Amino acid sequence: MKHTCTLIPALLLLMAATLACGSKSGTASEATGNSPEAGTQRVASVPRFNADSAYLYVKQQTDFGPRVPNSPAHKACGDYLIGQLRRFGATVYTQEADLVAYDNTILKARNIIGAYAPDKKKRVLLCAHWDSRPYADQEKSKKAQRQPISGANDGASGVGVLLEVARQLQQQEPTIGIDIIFFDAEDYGTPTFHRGDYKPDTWCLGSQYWGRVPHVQNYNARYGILLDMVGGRGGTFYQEMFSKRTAGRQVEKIWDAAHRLGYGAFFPKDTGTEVTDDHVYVYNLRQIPCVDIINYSPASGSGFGDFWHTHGDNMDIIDRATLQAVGQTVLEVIYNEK
Ligand code: AHN
Ligand code: ZN
Repeated sequence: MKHTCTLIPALLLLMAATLACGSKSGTASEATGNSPEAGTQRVASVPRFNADSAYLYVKQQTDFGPRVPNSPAHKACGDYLIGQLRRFGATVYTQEADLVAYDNTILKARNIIGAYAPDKKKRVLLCAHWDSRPYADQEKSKKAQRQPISGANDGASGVGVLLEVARQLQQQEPTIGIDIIFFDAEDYGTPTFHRGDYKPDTWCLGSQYWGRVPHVQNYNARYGILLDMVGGRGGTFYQEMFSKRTAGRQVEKIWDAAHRLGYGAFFPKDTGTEVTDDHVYVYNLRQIPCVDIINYSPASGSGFGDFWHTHGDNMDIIDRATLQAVGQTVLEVIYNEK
């Protein structure tokens, strides 16, 4: 009598343990977490980022040619991005604006926003710029400087990672709401060869516009993550100084997540330089702390890497391993938000 009472639960436990072992896969991020055992803490299940998909989305953008505002390639790529976000189940908003460039060119700009669970109050903002630079002003040759760049890393990489995040968001809903913003006209800032009057704030025109006129009134989010140049071979993401000062807790959280996943070599816990980028305007204009995950290569002249604002910024320097490190880290952070 006594023995049968303890034997049955023991057998059930053994069966449960065997089943759990059978379904377990190699990485921590693949644990399903759908049926927590009684008395154990439920751990968020984090989907596995697919770097092949992200790579394809980077390539598809560059295949349009340089995405310079006012060009047909820019229009076509914008339509593609809207189509992809819709395909991945987002509620899509677009903002069209005439923005004035450093040389007074009117840029027909378009910010593209994909919202997930738009009615949720708790939200995180993910962003990247989708335009590419009209100049390669870090080239030595004067002629080459005037030609637009492919911008595989500077522009397309961040967007490619976020499109793969969007695809994952459709398959598994996190606890919080997510907004993915593709900012336009980030990279039309004053070129090194310009000899006219100085004009302030010529970079990040799309995020400056959004900061003043958000896509929904009184838009707010807990924090933001900006991805910039996140696909380069051998890329390294130091803790950018403006992010550290204005979003220090989120910097710690993101870098801890990267190290936990084994991506410590991509995410040194050392300080990088301070960068003027879209996150500055997200913070200054909307008071949303925003972390810039941006390539910093200390050995390069500019600090951004030797490809930066040159024709070397093309698909040849894109590495799935870098996309994977950044994409999986972003998923780890957002799927652990409660
Ligand atoms: C400046 O060069 C002032 N800021 C860097 C922001 C940037 C340009 N990110 C990509 N391209
Ligand atoms: Zn740039």
